[in-house]
Formats: sequence, structure tokens, C-alpha cells
Amino acid sequence: LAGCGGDDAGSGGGDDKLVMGFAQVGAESGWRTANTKSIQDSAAKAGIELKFFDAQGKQENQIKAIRNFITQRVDVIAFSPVVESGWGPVLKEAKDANIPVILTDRAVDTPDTTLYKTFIGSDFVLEGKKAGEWLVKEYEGKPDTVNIVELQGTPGAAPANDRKEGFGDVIKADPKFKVIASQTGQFTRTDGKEVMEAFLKAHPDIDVLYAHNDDMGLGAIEAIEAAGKKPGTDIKIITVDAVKDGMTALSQGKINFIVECSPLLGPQLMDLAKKVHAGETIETRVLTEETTFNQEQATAALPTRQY
Ligand code: GZL
Repeated sequence: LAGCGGDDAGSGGGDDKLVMGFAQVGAESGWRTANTKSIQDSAAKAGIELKFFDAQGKQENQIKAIRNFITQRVDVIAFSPVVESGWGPVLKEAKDANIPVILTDRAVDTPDTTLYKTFIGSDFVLEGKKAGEWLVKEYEGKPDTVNIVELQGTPGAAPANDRKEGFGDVIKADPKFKVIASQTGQFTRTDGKEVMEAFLKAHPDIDVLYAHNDDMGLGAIEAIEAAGKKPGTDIKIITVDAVKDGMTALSQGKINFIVECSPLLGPQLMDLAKKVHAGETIETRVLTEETTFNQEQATAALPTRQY
């Protein structure tokens, strides 16, 4: 347990609060904001002392934060790896310091799975497949070429790699589907808008946009409207996340289909941290529950959405 005294000095006999060090990716999207809130609110509810660090999208910042958590001898380290690779050394340092690590949201490609206790997050390849399957159904029986542009997430991130892979795996079954441009929009509205502007200038004949998150899709909608085209009609749009602003655009018909990716990982994370700290064995992979939405389903779901 954490050292004595601290904020529970009044209770005497040392602080019995579990201390968690959390290194967050950054604050790039509506999803990330909701994810941070879920973690902070859940820690408070669980009586866990949270040392929260925002890495501003940089892996070296996350590695520094993890090293700090080790020095501070927190009880559990949790983080959402901004990219898949390069985590072996610092995870080894945590293991050597006998501090358990929990991965949330995004996975790492480190082959040694003893370096972390579990990974709680979505199956991003499946999310990409769901996006592809909607498109295949949407264009069933229509033989004409379908020109697709893709706004990818941040380079090297598991959701970017896997959503691209899953989508590509499904549409490669029919050569009419052509990805005529694919570029990162950094998971942000600003970059999504800028890249979509460039796509529209280079390609007058875009039929579909596949954006790896709602925020880039929302930025792209601004560019599509500025170009005098109707999002959701002239250019069909598929996104991933299902945050409130994305679901609102879907209910308005500006987006056609959204694959949900739940950011509400906080409660399960805190439960897992307590179990790990108590020395209980836990499942090494915790998959988050999520679904998909069309326009009608989004309209029905909006009033009760938590984020
Ligand atoms: C997915 C998460 C992604 C979201 C984006 O679990 O890592 O990062 O899809 C966020 O909105 O920026």
C-alpha cells in the first residue's frame, strides 16, 4: 500500500488507499475526454487515489510518466499506449519493481505478455470489419466502382492499424470498392477537415468516407459542406466511436453509420486494479461491450447516451 500519512493523516495508522498511476494518451478527441472522465470518476467512486498524467500524444511522455510512477512506488500502473510498439523496456522496469501494469483502451505489440496483467479494450479489427460489412450491404447489387477515401487515426496506434486492417479485409472481396486515398487525420476534427479538403480537391468523384473516429468525420463534414456537397448523401460517411456529436450528425443524416467504441472503461479498470492488488488472478483480456448505429437507432439512443 502507499506510504503512511498523506491525505488520510487524520485517520492515523497510515493511508489504506490503493494508489494508481495512470498515463493517458492525451485529449485529442471527444472519445478521449469521455474516457478520462470515466477513469477519474471511477477512481473517486472506488476510493482509489489516482495520479493522472496527460502525455499529449507523445510516447516518450508516457514512458517518463510510467518511470515516475515506479519511483513513487504506486500500487498499480495503468495506461493507454499511444502507439503499439516500443514498450518492452519500461514494462520490464515495472515488472522488476514488482508493480503490476494494466493496459486500457489500446494494446501493445510486446511479445512478452507477462509484462502486464491484462488488456481491457475494444477489438479494433472487428470494428473495422463492421464498418466494411455495412458498406458491402449498402452497395449490394450495384456493380459501379465505389471510390472510398479513408481518414486514419494517429500513426502507429492500435485503433488506426486495426480499423484499417479490418475494413480492408472485408472490402477486398469485391474489386468495385477502391480506396483512392488514405491518410492520417490524427483523430482530430481540425486535421480531419484539412485532409478532407485536400481529398476533395484531388478527387471530384468521392463516393464514401471511412473515418477511424467521429471527430475526423465531423471535421470532414465541414469540408464537404464547404465544397457544396451534402454529407451523408453525395458522400456516404462511416465513422467509429459513437460519441454524442457523432451520434447527433448520424441522427441528422450527415453520417450514415457509426461503429461504437466504448470509452467507459473506468469502472472495470478500478475493479481489475483492486483484484490485481489483492493478488487475485484476473482474465488476461477484457473485451468491451459495443454495438453499431444507423440513423434511426442513433435518434432513439441519443437521449440516454452517457457521453
Ligand atoms: C479507441 C481510442 C481512439 C478513439 C479515438 O479505443 O483509442 O482514440 O477511437 C481516440 O477517438 O482518439
